[in-house]
Amino acid sequence: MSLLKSVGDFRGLYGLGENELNALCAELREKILEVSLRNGGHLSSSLGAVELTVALLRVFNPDADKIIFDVGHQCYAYKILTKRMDAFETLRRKGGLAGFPRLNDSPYDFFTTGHSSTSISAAAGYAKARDLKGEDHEVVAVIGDGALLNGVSFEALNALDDLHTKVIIILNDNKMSISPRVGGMAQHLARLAVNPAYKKLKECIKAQCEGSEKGQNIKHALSGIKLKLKSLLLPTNIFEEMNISYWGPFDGHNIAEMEKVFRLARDYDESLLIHVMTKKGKGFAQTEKYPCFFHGVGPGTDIDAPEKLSPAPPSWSGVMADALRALAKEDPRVIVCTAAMKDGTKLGAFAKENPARFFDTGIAEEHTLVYAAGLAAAGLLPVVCIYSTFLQRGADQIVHDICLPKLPVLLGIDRAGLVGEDGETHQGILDVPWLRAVPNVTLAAPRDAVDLRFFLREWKKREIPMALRYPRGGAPLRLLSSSGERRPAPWGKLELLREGSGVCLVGVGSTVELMLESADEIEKSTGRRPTVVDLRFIKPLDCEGLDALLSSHPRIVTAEESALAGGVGEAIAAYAKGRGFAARVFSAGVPDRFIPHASRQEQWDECGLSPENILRLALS
Ligand SMILES: Cc1ncc(C[n+]2csc(CCOP(=O)(O)OP(=O)(O)O)c2C)c(N)n1
Repeated sequence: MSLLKSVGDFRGLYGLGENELNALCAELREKILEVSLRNGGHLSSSLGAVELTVALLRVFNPDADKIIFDVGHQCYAYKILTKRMDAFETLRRKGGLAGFPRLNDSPYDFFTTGHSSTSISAAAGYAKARDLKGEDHEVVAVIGDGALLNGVSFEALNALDDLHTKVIIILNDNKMSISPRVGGMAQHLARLAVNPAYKKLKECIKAQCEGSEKGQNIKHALSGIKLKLKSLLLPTNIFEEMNISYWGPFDGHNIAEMEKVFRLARDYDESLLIHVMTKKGKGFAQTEKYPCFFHGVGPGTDIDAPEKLSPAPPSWSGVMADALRALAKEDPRVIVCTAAMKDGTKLGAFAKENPARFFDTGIAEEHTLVYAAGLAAAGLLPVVCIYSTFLQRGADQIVHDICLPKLPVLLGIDRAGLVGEDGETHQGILDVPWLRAVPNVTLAAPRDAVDLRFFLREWKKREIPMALRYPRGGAPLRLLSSSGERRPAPWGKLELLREGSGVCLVGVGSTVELMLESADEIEKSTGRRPTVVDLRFIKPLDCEGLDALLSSHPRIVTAEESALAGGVGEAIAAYAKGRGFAARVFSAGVPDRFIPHASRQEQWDECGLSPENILRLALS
């Protein structure tokens, strides 16, 4: 039997010696690698946090203590060791274990995560609740250096002093976000990690670990040490300045060292931050060499994939990035920004070609959007490429800073729609409903590269607030190749793709292809040819085009890769009703619930985005 099996769960960790712990970590890594490559998953971050997790679980007791992982993409060892070893095989599969912690999945998941930088606030909430309820347990937030740089984290750090509670923050510093981390705070962390004065402080803390002092005694001993060190030129430390004790930096792959420090922290009676250094992708030559590539991989990834990358079909992100490179060549005012998603949005080549016109702001969606608004107010033409799900963080900035003053910012809304295995936290299905309600914004969805390029060029000419939404995955080859030479339809207009009668199928963006396929099915099974339309503009609607369709078709079927509530179907139904048309509108799209992890195709089927369902809606 493997050591991992015989250990079982976190309770089995207590009796293990150093060699056994090292062997166990190797087994954990093998399991994480095997399942992540097979099912897809967040590999590099989880590999880097194996020893940290083991040390945490040997010191803190998750039956009482609360451990909150920020983002939650580094928690695979934790899932395995908190009674989910067998379920781990089903990671990210439909009906299987979720990739991120989820409150209702397990009594050991203390917070639902996926979006970054929430752990310190959540831990503060848990800690205050503990104090108010008179309970006695520890609350630990485990946060990466990328997630720490976000404003939400700083709001939480700022609040801790006033809360007079105790949170243990473990800063898991691998010097990386998804790509290398950026910014002044990153420099500060780097300086702390190498400063000899802090190395000295670290040695003092370690020495203190050998003693038996508890609580306040430790605090007094440490402040004495710090005072002495201050005279030795202890550099400014942002955490200390905010009254959060800083301990570190420690080796995040040395279980014994971390355990001692964690035990000391448990006996300390105030909030503190423990800085541990880890290596992203630790344990395998390939994952250590390519931590960005292995940050998040799809199902069926080969460990040697980065070296033999096959030419994948062009992704929507790639099509957008190429179009932006062309646009930037035409006009020096074009600037591109991303909030820590340079790889996901395929902006590497743009950044290389235009280093002065490309900004990776780190995980800072709100800042990125207001920064873009500032650039636009100063006469430039900024494009923000951002995943739909993370755009939620910037709702107010879009309303208040971009659309109200009508600034010419273009939002490239990537991963708009169902995203597959990342599941509930990452679905990009809410941008349409809330953007529809924001005045001044033009919202469009290209069905192919021709329209995408057309929309971009027109935006540049018109200088308006605009959002383009495009989904995860490959741009449809059929539409791309057949449309290489076509002339785009006019600005603001829907496009008639197939003229028929009786039923009109309305697609938008990614669902246009579905509507063409469904029309074939309908024609095959009924002999009647439905009309097919690409809506193109979600806001403002093409009223003239809709009048023509509504007056000539008794039945309209819409399909959208977006929430039905507040979506395109609702917009057209309301328009038809308001104008007194008798046509009935039937809609397929994402129902009013969070859609869990599964493949994107399974999620499409679950939401009725299938030819069978369109046929049913067209004929029922
Ligand atoms: C609000 C938000 N923006 C972007 C992301 C995408 N994202 C997931 S992990 C990650 C990097 C996190 O870096 P860090 O906290 O240092 O953890 P590491 O991956 O290095 O372990 C990013 C940008 C996210 N999850 N949430």
